Amino acid sequence: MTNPIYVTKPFLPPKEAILSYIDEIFKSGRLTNHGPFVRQLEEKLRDYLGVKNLILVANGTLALQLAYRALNLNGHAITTPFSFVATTSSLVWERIKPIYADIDPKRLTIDPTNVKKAITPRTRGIVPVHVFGNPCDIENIEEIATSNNLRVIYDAAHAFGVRYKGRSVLNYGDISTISFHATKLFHTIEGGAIITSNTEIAQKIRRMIDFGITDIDKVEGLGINAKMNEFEAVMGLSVLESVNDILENRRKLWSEYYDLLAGHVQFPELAPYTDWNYSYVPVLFKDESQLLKVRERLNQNNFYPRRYFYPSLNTLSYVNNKRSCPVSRNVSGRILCLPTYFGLEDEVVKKIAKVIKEGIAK
Ligand code: T4K
Repeated sequence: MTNPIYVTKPFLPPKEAILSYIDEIFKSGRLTNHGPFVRQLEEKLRDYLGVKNLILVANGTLALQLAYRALNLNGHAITTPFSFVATTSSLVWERIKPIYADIDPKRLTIDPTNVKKAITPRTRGIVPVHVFGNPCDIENIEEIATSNNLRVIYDAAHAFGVRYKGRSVLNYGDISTISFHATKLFHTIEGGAIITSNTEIAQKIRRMIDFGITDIDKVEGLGINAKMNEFEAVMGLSVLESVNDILENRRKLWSEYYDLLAGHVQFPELAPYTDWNYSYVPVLFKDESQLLKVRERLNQNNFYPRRYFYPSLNTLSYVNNKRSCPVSRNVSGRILCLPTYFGLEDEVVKKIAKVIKEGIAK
């Protein structure tokens, strides 16, 4: 039997590239705490992405928690039920109550009409997700936020390299956060970043990620340890050198799947004015039983797609406010993300598509 094919596989840069950075780390002895490689990566990412302030942190979950803290978010926040668990758990962890607004059935992002309906006097912010890198309905969300004096924190964990109306989607909202986990197309093993065009907030976050320490004998305000280390940063610097090839490869793989599977499964609709990153290959089946049948068949052939994202977050055991979100519940039950990563062979994509079609026909 062939090797198992998982939903993703981290990109590993050429060993020599990373080893030359590691040599420098060994020479300097600087392992963490604002080392030169973290700074270098921040600068390069700011340029590459076209954003004003970018602060590297230890992971995408802490990035969200720090964003809420930096904006003094409390009370209730309206969020999407269709995302990875961290979007909700970060809110609950910070004692902010998630209030769910159901998603658009085609784009799978939060529906602004439902956001509007969910607003109460206790609402302080909106936490939408550019799920699979597909931009939310940004203009309508901004309009609702402005007229109701709400903060917007975009969970842009999947949105590396995505452009909306010609500029990085990370430029929207009060803050956007991103994940650089090993499973992401650009990664630093573990890691993430906080992006904001507000320099004052950026400075506050810089203090917060290092215990509130601002100078050798000075602590200014409450902080935590959320720093990225030098080894993670050099992984990022090495991956960044190949990121255009990685993006191009994702586009090619997505197109191959689309050509083979359109008409057999449903592909989510992309927001207009978007240059997408093709970071995931989500496909929707007719219903959950068809999905389970197809998945079983794929697993028998050593292919392991993932149910991103299941279950619908409004059904989590620790969530108090179990508003009904029929669209998210329905989508969560019948969506599967197909394997996609640098180095995945065309022949394997063809085989996966064939097994899916056979599973549907059965
Ligand atoms: N917001 C959103 C919308 C997110 O999607 C995420 C994370 C976050 C916030 C939080 O960001 P972080 O705090 O994680 O930075 C993965 C990732 O752990 C998670 O980062 C990601 N989203 C989520 C969508 O997916 P799992 O549970 O699917 O990971 P795992 O270990 O099952 O990996 C999937 C497959 O990848 C494995 O079957 C094999 C392969 N793999 C994985 C790793 C880690 C490898 O081949 N090598 C590896 O080192 O969560």
